[in-house]
Amino acid sequence: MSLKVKISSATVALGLLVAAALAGAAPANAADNRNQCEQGKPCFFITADFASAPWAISPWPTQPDISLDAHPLNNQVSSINMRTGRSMTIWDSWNGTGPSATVAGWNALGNLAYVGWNDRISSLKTI
Ligand SMILES: [Ca+2]
Repeated sequence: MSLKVKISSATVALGLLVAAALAGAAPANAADNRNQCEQGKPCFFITADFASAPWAISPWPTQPDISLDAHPLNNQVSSINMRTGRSMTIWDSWNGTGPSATVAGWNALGNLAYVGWNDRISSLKTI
């Protein structure tokens, strides 16, 4: 069973990144957008090192089983900032199937490639 999920992005941060890209020069220091994450939720980024606009899932954690299905985040998450003490299970496939892993609460994973999970997450739930 698939539950609908509402995910929002911080468009202001995205605008800043686009502006930097259009200027044709990389910023001196890559953006770290962890401070834009919503308190009390996991925060997802489609680039490593929290450089892209953050995505938060709402409502959280009252919606415990989330399958990303055709959502833009499906197979795109590259870094995670856990702004919650709750841990989270992630799966490679939709609806809690396939290989899984646990992301501890209050944890910041700057590059999921280091743990073999870059661009793989397709469903998740709080523990
Ligand atoms: Ca996947």
